[in-house]
Amino acid sequence: MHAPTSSFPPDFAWGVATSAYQIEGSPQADGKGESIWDHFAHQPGRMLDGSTGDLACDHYRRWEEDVALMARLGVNAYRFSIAWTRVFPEGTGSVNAAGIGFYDRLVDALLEVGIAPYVTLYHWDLPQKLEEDGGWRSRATVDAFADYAGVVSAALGDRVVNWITQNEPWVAAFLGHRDGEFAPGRTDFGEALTAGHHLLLSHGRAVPVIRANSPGAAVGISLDCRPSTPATDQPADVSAQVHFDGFRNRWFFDPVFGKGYPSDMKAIYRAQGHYPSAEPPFVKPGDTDEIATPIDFLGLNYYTSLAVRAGKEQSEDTGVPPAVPAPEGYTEMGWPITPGALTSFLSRIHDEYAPAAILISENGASYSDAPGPGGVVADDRRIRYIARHLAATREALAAGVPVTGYFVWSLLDNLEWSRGFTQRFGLVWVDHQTQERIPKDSFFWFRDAIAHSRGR
Ligand code: IFM
Repeated sequence: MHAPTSSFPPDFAWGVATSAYQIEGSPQADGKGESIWDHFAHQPGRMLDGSTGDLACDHYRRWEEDVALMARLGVNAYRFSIAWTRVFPEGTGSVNAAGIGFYDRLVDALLEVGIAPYVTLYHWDLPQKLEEDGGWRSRATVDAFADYAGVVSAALGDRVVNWITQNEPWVAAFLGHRDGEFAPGRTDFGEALTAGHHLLLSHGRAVPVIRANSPGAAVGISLDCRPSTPATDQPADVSAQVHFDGFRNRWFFDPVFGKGYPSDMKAIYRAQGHYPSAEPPFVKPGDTDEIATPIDFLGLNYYTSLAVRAGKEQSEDTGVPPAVPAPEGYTEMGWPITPGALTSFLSRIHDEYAPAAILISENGASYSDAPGPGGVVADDRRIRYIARHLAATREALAAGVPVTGYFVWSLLDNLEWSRGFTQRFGLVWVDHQTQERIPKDSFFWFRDAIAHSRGR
């Protein structure tokens, strides 16, 4: 399939993204402490296939091989996350120099091959010790995060320009505290709202800390999104969609961009009994301004969109399969492939919030790939998915939306959280027994797309 990349800006960031728990393994190496995911994955029944991240992609030991793969791919950007427990094994207290040393070497190696590091500070692996002290339900974790952000930005800020504070706070808050599907495995809606607020507050608090330590830094946050449409034009479905959008998108986007929490949702949550007053009690004076600390870019993680039916306002399950008539099909996650919704959501973000720049900090597809004859991993469906979403991005660019980069999720087939190794998102196939890595056809396609955009 033709690579739709010739008209992308010359300084566009072409990247791949990963996160620490999903690839690193080595949970105790060099003084690392236990994270909530280390803890959670070892509890019986939590992981779909009984796996854990103890080995994952063994990236902690094979990182040089992985940097070489990225150099071969030709990306100019790599988004990865720092494991908080490598830096502060217990979340606060004394710094573990050996843990920072790992990222220090990684940053140097990336820069040596012309790849700009995009550092995510939190991709869901809270130190277990902090969880035992209240986790994201406690305001103390906000201060601990700011301290951690300070230490990391002081150590790497002379070389790292691009910083992402939080990844997908909706997921960390709701899958982790309402649904119990993700660590820490709790199931209380009110706790999810409190945790979500503290995640956002920690973002706002960390922004000036990073800027102070990293001259010329560009700081942003990666928000996940679920664009949606009403399943029918019946009034009940139309209002369910507005509610769903508030629950899934506006509750996070609005405060980051200075609009505070949306009033319709505050009223709904109060009516549902999640708190007793008009204003959520976890919002303290000054929080709204702090969360809205201006950022340099928005990271947008986009995978799919859906149709919403009455009664399913706070669910991603419309209860009516197929959830969306998806002429382009579904990925292995069961997500409808809807590239058009990426274009329209980008335009909406631009119109409603006007971020200075938007980075597509994740986009990708899971398919059950396997090496075929000659060891070739023919993943045409992934190529098509990426090509369609790049074309959708280009449309938004042409309409004036300032998209400055695109990161494929993911470099490697990695641990898909509680779904374990049942999902393969990588451009590189990984044998989780031997750790053999085989670039898939999509790897070569993306390599050519990047080269094409640079006129090579
Ligand atoms: O694997 C995850 C990633 O950690 C966060 N965004 C979505 C991806 C696919 O589910």
